[in-house]
Amino acid sequence: MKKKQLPFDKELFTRSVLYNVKTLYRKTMEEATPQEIYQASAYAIKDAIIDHWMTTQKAAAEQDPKIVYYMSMEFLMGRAFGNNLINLQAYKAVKEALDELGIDVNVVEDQEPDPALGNGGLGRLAACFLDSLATLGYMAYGCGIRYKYGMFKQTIRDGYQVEVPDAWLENGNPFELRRSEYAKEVKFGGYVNVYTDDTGRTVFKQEGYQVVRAIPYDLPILGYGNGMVNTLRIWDAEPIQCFQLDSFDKGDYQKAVEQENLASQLCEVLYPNDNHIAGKELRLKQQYFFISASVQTALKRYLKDHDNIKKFYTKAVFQLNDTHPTVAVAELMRLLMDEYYLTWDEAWEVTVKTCCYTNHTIMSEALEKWPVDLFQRLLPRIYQIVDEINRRFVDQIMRQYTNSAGIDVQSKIRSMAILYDNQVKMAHLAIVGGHSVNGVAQLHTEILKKRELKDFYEMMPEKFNNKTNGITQRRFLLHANPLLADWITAKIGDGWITDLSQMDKLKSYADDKKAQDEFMEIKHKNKERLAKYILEHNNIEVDPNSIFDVQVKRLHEYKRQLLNILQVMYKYHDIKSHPNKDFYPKTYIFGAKAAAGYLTAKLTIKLINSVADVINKDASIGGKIKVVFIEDYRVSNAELIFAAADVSEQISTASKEASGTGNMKMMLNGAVTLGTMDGANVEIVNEVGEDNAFIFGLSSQEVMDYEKNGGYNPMDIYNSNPNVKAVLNMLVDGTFSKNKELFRPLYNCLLNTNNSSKADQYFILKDFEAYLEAQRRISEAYADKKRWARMALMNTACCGKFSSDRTIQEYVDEVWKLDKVELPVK
Ligand code: 26Q
Repeated sequence: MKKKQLPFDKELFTRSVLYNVKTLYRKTMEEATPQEIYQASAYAIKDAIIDHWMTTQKAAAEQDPKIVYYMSMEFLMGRAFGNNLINLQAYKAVKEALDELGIDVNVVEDQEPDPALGNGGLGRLAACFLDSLATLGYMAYGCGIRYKYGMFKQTIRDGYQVEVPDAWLENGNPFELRRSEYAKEVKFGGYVNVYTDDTGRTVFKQEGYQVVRAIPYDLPILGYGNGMVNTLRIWDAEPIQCFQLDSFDKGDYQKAVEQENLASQLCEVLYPNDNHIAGKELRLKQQYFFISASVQTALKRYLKDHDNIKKFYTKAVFQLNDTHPTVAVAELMRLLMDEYYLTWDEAWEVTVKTCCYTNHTIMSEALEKWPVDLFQRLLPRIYQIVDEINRRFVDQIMRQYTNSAGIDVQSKIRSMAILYDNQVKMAHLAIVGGHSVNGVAQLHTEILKKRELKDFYEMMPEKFNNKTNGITQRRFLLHANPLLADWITAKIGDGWITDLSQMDKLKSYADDKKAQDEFMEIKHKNKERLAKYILEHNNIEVDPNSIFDVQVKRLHEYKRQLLNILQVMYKYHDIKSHPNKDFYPKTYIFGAKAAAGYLTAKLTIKLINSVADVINKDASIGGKIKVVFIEDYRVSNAELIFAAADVSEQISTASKEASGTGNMKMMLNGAVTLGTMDGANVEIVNEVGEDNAFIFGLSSQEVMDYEKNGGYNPMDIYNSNPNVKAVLNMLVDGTFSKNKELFRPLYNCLLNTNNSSKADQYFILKDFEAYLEAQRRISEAYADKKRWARMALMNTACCGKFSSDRTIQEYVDEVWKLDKVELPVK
């Protein structure tokens, strides 16, 4: 049966491009620059999208489905052009049309800046979720901030990371629509005036505040092949025009200037921290800014065609992407009470039934807390509400636990109160103010229930649930790896594009010699493609016949890039001391940005680059190993890297990585996991089987047990294991730097002789030997071509669970209860 394709008029597209080049730039195609051709083509695509967008809005207006508002400080969308074409099912048509005009579609795609309104996993997950929501036909709004500068661009100078601002909007964004008619006002500071009005109602009026105007920009989010177009609404801030230059009132003048400054700073830049809190006042302002505007919009939209605000939750659900948007709980309470006159109890019922919270980390330095005085000064009315939520919740704890045998009420209050030690604890607010709390992988959710949030779980077990993360196969296979995508479609049909569980049909090819050869041939071509990129960007020649061993992700101590590079140093040492030993050539590929103020992370980047320099230039090792650090790792080059990976390094200290999603993207593309039993690795191994992954190291339970007992002493390992000793000495003996002291801080992190409880907090030395052993097993397995091909193929075949379509369907069925939108079939 021939499947329905979305209609796409190729001739119209071509005419539209020519017309756009003419009217936008007064040029012919021959005269236009690649950037101009990109803009002209993007506007032509947008034309096609707009019709679908309007149809979707009309269908939604008629069907009145429940809507999910995915609230997130980050949406790491990656480039839109190619992805929109994929989801319009028009990629091949546009490629042909451009070909006929003498233009390479890849060159056009490369003109688009990579919108990087996110740090890493959490932001990219939000982007995958929007893709899946539209593809599955659910009405959703992404709500976020239109940062003028997204994640910084990383350049490497002399081996060090240098951050360069990312002016992604410089040439405008052809896909966005400015919707000034939906602007909202957001108020900061001042004080709350409480009085009784004529009707006897108590009124809480914020006065003496600063106000900014929030302007929404809408980006279309296309479903795959179904004509659904949802909206990512990101907010920009503008000053409210009240500036009278001839004002003689100094107070007014001062205030007007401050308001302008506030507006200009609010959306200036994304905080480049990942799994670490920067307790900056501006960050809290950003949070309240986009949340207030988004919640106001959601209520307005509901009241357009409904009159009972008490039933708001039947048509809307707010998913809070970590604690960053949690002020939504109090803002919804405020609007329901102060603007729509609900009582506390009525407003509370609506709020709890509307809000849901996803936890993405158990790292203590990432738990969001705000000083009470800052919070109160910035958001006086919101603070009153949080204070009352806390008072009632503490009351509830006391009612429930006073007089219960063996329970210390004070310790319950200490561990669960929202306000404690002069801090506002955002996770506690999110748990109390919503009806669902979820972790992002089975192991992570279990750790939340048994340890981090144990008291909450005991008090309200019904709120807790797991939603193992997923990724969109449309971007990370169909777009990123066209050769493999076509091959899979030829073998099992194209059903996998919207139903990844169908990948298991590939299992029947796992032992088929011809299929294995074809699969590995495609991997080889993708390795050549990456090798070309590396030659162009790093000026390093790498051999596509070597094992491509890849670790790409944010740089963080718990992710243990240091373990990886220490192992490379060991290997180098080993090859030099045993030049005749048989060794399978490997290319170690790293990519990682470090938060700008994270010194240990930045020094690790310098170490990787220094090791790379020495090894790549050492002719005596005959090119057996190469080390490449890919500059400015981001969504666009990630697509090339995943497609080319043989080995997927997922080596976090067990219990620390909530889920990981890069692990899934590599599995999808036929890479074999080398990892610890952490995050979603556990589920990956469960799906693919232990024989098709390389697992090593401490278990999460072992790590947590050590932590409970004050850590372990790495000195014991240093003294008893000559491999460890040799490698650590290379850090401080000048092998990789003229300045022998340069890497001393890393050495000290591992061995800290003054304070052994602070030494090697991430168990790098403890896991070192097991890691070396796993690397050895990999070389052995890879040398057996047939065995490796089977393993790689099995990874692709077993990745069905890890589609974000599955994750979203679980959220819909178990938490959000959304209705599907029916679109007119063309
Ligand atoms: C908070 C306050 C101030 C400044 C920055 C932040 C901040 C920003 C981003 C805190 C944390 C983050 C990002 C966290 C993150 O990306 N977590 C990852 O989420 C993924 C999706 O669930 C998981 O797969 C990863 O395991 C988890 O580390």
